[in-house]
Amino acid sequence: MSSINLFTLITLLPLLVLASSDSKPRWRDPAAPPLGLKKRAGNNTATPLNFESVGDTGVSAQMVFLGNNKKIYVLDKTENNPVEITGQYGTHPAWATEYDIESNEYRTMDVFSNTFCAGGGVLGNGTWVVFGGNQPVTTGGVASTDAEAYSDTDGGTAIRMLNPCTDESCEYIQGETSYSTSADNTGGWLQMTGRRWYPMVEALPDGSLIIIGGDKNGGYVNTQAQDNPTYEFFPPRADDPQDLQFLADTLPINLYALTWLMPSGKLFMQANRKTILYDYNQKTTTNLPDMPYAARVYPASAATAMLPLIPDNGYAATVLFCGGSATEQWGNDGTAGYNVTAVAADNTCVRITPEGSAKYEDDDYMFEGRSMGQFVILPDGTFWMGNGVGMGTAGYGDDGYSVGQSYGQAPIYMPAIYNSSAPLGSRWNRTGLVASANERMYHSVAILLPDGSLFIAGSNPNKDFTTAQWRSRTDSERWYPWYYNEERPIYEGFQDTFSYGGNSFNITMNSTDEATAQNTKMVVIRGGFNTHAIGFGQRYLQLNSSYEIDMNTGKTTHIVSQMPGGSTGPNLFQPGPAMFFVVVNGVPSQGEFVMVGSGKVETQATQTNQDLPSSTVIAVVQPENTTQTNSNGGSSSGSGSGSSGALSTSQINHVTLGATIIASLLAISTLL
Ligand SMILES: *[C@@H]1O[C@H](CO)[C@@H](O)[C@H](O)[C@H]1NC(C)=O
Ligand SMILES: *[C@@H]1O[C@H](CO)[C@@H](O)[C@H](O)[C@H]1NC(C)=O
Ligand SMILES: *[C@@H]1O[C@H](CO)[C@@H](O)[C@H](O)[C@H]1NC(C)=O
Ligand SMILES: *[C@@H]1O[C@H](CO)[C@@H](O)[C@H](O)[C@H]1NC(C)=O
Ligand SMILES: *[C@@H]1O[C@H](CO)[C@@H](O)[C@H](O)[C@H]1NC(C)=O
Ligand SMILES: *[C@@H]1O[C@H](CO)[C@@H](O)[C@H](O)[C@H]1NC(C)=O
Ligand SMILES: *[C@@H]1O[C@H](CO)[C@@H](O)[C@H](O)[C@H]1NC(C)=O
Ligand SMILES: *[C@@H]1O[C@H](CO)[C@@H](O)[C@H](O)[C@H]1NC(C)=O
Ligand SMILES: *[C@@H]1O[C@H](CO)[C@@H](O)[C@H](O)[C@H]1NC(C)=O
Ligand SMILES: [Cu+2]
Repeated sequence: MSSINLFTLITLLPLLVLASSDSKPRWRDPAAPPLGLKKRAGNNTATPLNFESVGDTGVSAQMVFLGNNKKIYVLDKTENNPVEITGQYGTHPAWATEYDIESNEYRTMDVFSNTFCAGGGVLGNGTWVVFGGNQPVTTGGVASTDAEAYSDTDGGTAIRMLNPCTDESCEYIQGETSYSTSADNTGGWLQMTGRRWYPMVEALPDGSLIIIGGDKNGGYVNTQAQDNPTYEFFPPRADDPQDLQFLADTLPINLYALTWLMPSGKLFMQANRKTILYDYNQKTTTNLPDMPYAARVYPASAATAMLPLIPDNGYAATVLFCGGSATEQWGNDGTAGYNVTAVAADNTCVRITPEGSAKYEDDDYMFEGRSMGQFVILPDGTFWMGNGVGMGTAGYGDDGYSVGQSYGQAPIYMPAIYNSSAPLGSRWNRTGLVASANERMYHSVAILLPDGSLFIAGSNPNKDFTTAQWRSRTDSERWYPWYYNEERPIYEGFQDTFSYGGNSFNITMNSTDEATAQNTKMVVIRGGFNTHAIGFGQRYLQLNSSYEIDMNTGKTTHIVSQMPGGSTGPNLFQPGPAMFFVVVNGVPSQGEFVMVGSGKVETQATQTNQDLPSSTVIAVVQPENTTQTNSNGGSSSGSGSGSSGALSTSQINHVTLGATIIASLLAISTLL
């Protein structure tokens, strides 16, 4: 402060005080429509921390993905859903719909083959792909080559693609049943190389997908005879399929083998109690420690998610597992073989940073044991946990111990919130939360919507559609996070494509509050393909950023990096569509769809990220004089003349406005 003279301080002080009197963050224009609320579903009865029943999904929601800011795509297995469709193979019950977020109405869609426990993901060009399923079935879910009852074709090797639309014109692109798989895969490009029921799907850095494992014809668990211990790619690659020993070593519980692409480009995989890092380029496996306490993979079905990828820790990738089942009895492909509904679900949580310490560490345990709990990553970086059961596992059968047909019972109606950045011991919270009125058991779903609320649907632990316990649900709910009715941030500078590295871009808000600027983050979220308590591809990445607060204009400019570039960028967050949120003090803007990467399935161009300037506050200058914003690091200095009484620029780095005022007052009192 010594270089600033008394006259300067006296000149500046009133202006500083004037600016500070408007301490409320001004990032929201009061005249603007309440962003985030305009797309509220139902009857505008949104109550934070509560559920609201909304529309009918038409078919029971076993799988869902958000295609764009209007439409959710719902898939079920082939069964006697209450709505019918007249499609390519006649009139039959539907097992696919498109659900409108605003009107809460559905449109039936024609899917030919049985999507029973398929996997899916989104390509780098925005096309969604759904892989595998099961044989055609007749009434009661009984396998049948005579598929007369439901007019379904064999989904075992099927590939269906969808380019989501907002005008209800899009349909799945599907192979014909007449396609046969030939050695070179020609003529059958919408078929996989083998049958895959419960395949895992993960996106790769070029925007293609890897399809891993599965078994041939369904059952409670996998068996050696049923196993398809291979992986393949989509678009297909010349040497598909490849063997993967892990898929033999982890029998019998390795369906939907849990898989995440790691920063190095290797795949982190967890099934049965084994854990590996797999390099699909070199075809090499690195063993990691065994999973403690419980099985997490289906049918134990823990809640799993990658923690938010944040610049603060250099984008270290950590994966969280919560719940599942500690039982050691897995029956066979026909049945659990004992009263599995009597087994309490596991309540432990562990996390691992596979390319860091590579050890499972205890995390805070859940409030209760839960199988089929579902993590949904919210824009504020916390996780919603909901759905699932307290006893038993996923799966069903006509066994004496089934409840109805369900292998799970004691549905858990209460959600909870997990905060990965809170100190150990305080990560779980359910203060103020209320229970849902509806059970969401096996074959239920939950995803994030653009307004920051959740969509929750499904539950159907049955062979065929039934109204008996536990009934096949076609209703859906919204769940409203704490921030739902808060004023939402508005900003200028939205961009709808992100490159891996390159030049930063600017997000500007009407605010001069530094605490607010410090507590603002720009995040990119991919909700992914949701089924069986797994968010296939669900990821959250916070973009690197700094800010410049200009007291003269009343604006905060956030200088925001593109996606991380360099060699790891596309591994951290694979190319393809995602949602962009500006989150201020935990309150997200409306999520807007963006394209990450080139919009093509190809090796992504990456650059280094432009350096960000240090965060800066530019103090007020006399309005009649010109503003000069020196780059950061310049010493705050005035004209130095002192006599003219005009200080052209005063730049204050990393000093809050309040501190500035106090310092100014101190300087004045000292000088006086
Ligand atoms: C909205 O309220 C009306 C009248 O109470 C009701 O008929 C309708 O089903 C409600 N809609 C939703 C989506 O809750
Ligand atoms: C995306 O890529 C897949 C595989 O190459 C292709 O079949 C599909 O048509 C592409 N989608 C778009 C929108 O170009
Ligand atoms: C299975 O276990 C549950 C929970 O202990 C019990 O209520 C049920 O009666 C058992 N079923 C059979 C068939 O033993
Ligand atoms: C999560 O924890 C962090 C660190 O304690 C805290 O700053 C943040 O407010 C928490 N988020 C929520 C939504 O409670
Ligand atoms: C728990 O959640 C409530 C409601 O969102 C919030 O007010 C409270 O600060 C949270 N507590 C912790 C420890 O995160
Ligand atoms: C900032 O305030 C100006 C003047 O009220 C308004 O026109 C503009 O839309 C606001 N911009 C943002 C991003 O809030
Ligand atoms: C972003 O804002 C900074 C700080 O005001 C400015 O120096 C830079 O030129 C802006 N960049 C763009 C692309 O507008
Ligand atoms: C964030 O940006 C700063 C400034 O350019 C840089 O020093 C830092 O390494 C970046 N962090 C990450 C994780 O890239
Ligand atoms: C503006 O500031 C400069 C010094 O940076 C000074 O030379 C000039 O006289 C000032 N102009 C007015 C109108 O005060
Ligand atoms: Cu299933």
